[in-house]
Amino acid sequence: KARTTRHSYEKYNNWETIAAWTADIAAQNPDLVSRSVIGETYEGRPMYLLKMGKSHPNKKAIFMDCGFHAREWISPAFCQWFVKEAVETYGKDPVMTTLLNRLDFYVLPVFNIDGYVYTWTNDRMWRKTRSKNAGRRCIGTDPNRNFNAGWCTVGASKNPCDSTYCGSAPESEKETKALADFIREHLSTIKAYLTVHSYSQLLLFPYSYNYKLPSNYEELNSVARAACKQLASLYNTKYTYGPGATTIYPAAGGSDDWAYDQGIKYSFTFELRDTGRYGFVLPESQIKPTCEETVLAVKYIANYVLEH
Ligand code: ING
Ligand code: ZN
Repeated sequence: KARTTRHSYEKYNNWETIAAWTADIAAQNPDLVSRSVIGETYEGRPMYLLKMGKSHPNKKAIFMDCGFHAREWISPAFCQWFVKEAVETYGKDPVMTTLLNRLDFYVLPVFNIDGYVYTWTNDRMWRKTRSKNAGRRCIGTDPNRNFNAGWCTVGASKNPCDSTYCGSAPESEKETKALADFIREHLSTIKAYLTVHSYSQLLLFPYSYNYKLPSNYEELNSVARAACKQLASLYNTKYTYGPGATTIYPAAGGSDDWAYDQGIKYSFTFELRDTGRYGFVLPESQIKPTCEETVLAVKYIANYVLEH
C-alpha cells in the first residue's frame, strides 16, 4: 500500500521537514521511489533528488524541479504534492499508472535550499542563493540567471546587490552546476524539463533570452494550450502561455532556455498562483487547489511526451 502518511501536504514545510520527508517517501515506497543526492549547496546541504517510476529498460524521463527562488513557497509544496499524488494514485488512476510504468520522473523538491532556509529564518522575501560574492557585501546570485543561455545579456544584473544578479560566470553557483551536470549526464533519457516558480499563472517556454522562436514553437504552443486547458478544467484558473520573452519579460540565463538548447525539446516554466493578490505569500488554504490543478497540467505534458 502506498505510504505518504504523517506529512502535511497542505502546509508549507521547512527544509528539515522536507528533507526528512524525502527519506520517508522513498523508504515507504521502495518499488516506486528512490532518493539520491546530486550535489551540495553553498552552505553544505545535500540536494536530494527523487526518482519515481517502475523499473523498466530504456525509459524516457521527465525532470522537474521546484524551489529555484527561495520565496516562492508554493513551488516546493507542489513538488511534494506531485510525489504524493503519484504514489497514492499509482495502480488506481490509469493515466498515472501508465506514466509511472513507462516513464521516470526526476523530482528535485527544493533546488535553492539555502535560500529557502533563509526565507524561514531571516527574510521571507529572499529570492537568490546565499553564496558570498568576492569583495562585496551583498549576498547571493539569481539561479535563474546563472545558466549558460545568453548569460547576463538581458533582464539580468551584473550587480551582486540586485535580486537578478547573474553571478560571476555561468554555473558559478554550486546548485546550478549540480543541476546542469545531472541533466548533461542524463541527456539521452530526459525528454522534458519542467521548472516550477510562482507567481503569475503562466506556462512559459523558450525563449526568454531573446525573441527568436524555438524550432518546435507550434508544437510547444499547442502543448501549452492543452496543458492550460486541463489545468483550468478543475477550478477555472486562467493561465497565459507563450515564449518567456514576450509572455513575461526578456531574461537571460534561465534553466528552461538552457535545457532546451541542450536538446530537451519540451521545456517549460510554470508560474503558479496567484496573479498578485497574495503573490509569493499564497495562503496555505490555496496549496491543495493549486497543486491539484497543476498536477493535471503536468500529467498532460508527461503523457504527451510519452506518446511523442
Ligand atoms: N519568474 C521567472 C524569473 O526567473 C523566467 C521568469 C522564466 C525568466 C524563464 C527566465 C526564464 O524571473 C519568476 N517568478 O521567478
Ligand atoms: Zn521564480
